[in-house]
Amino acid sequence: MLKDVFSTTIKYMQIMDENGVIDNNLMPPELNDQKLVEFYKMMSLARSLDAKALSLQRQGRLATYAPLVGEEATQIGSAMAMGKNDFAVPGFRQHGVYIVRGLPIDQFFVYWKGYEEGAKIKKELNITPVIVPVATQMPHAAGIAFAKKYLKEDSAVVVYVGDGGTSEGDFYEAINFAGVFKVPLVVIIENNQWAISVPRKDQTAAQTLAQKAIAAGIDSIQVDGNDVIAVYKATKDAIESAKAGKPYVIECLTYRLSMHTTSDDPTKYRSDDEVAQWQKKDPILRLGAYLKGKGLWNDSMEEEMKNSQLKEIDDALEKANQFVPNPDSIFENVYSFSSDAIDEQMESAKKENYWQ
Ligand SMILES: Cc1ncc(C[n+]2csc(CCOP(=O)(O)OP(=O)(O)O)c2C)c(N)n1
Ligand SMILES: [Mg+2]
Repeated sequence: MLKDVFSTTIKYMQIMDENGVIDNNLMPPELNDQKLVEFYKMMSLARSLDAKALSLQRQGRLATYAPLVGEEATQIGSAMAMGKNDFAVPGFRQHGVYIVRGLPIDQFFVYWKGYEEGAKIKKELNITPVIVPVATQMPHAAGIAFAKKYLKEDSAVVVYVGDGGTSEGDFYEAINFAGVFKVPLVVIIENNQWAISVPRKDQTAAQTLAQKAIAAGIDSIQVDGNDVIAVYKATKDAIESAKAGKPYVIECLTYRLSMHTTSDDPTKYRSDDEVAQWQKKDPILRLGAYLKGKGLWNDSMEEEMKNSQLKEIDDALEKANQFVPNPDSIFENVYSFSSDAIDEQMESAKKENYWQ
């Protein structure tokens, strides 16, 4: 005997196409004009902050930095779909998620200047600090989601991972755990087509990254990650599903328009033509064209917004520049409680005038 025992399909969702035309059947009813303008402003803020950070790093005033430019819709759309009680677990490129969750911009600068205090995030923001080891945030997120379920909290965990990160064991272990224990976990795969110099096609022979969820027995979808509306809707639906015991994976198709980090030169391994093709799908220009077409946005509003956002960023930088770090914080922020080993290390570092 030979019979099919399993088959499935993966859906792709786009609500606003490259020309700013909306599929009204899929448009979430709560997304009124005001909300769309808010999305636009947030994406613009994320991009301006990113540009500032890059320029500061080039002046030697910030440490190594991973730019987000091009990925604003994936980050802002998903973060705006989360409630206050939901919990975000980003990697190292999701600066847009931090600002939506309410991380003060001066704290963003303190972190990227290399100070540990930048990683001490107010508990009520429900977000973990930057996590650089690829995909190690995945099991943490699954564990946090388990805790949410155990404590019967009305909260889902939204974790971010790159296309490269989906090749890590941690990715599979986390989604497998989520499927078995039915924890409220939403995985956003921020597929920006590159993992440093490794292109998406060399990452896996699988046709989509979304289909990786199938082996874990959990639902998934692929969305246009440069369509902020589709990302918002997919995340909103996934959070609802996850809270009802069905975790979810969303693959967002986007593009890393800039370098991997400030220590990388992408011109060594990819063509200008490829970048130019994706520039045409710019998520901010797309929503901007739609808003302008509807008379909700114009050039003078754009200028006013830019000026006020640049001032907000400059003020935050000024504050961050006044910040005086306390070296003890590298010991204090390792666990929520101290341990003898950590106390001993701090004492010995102090004795040796480590801080001088
Ligand atoms: C466990 C681990 N291996 C390798 C690295 C070095 N590294 C940093 S980012 C990166 C690629 C990540 O690509 P992807 O997951 O697609 O995320 P993206 O950088 O595109 O946002 C690598 C290999 C690391 N930080 N951690
Ligand atoms: Mg990537």
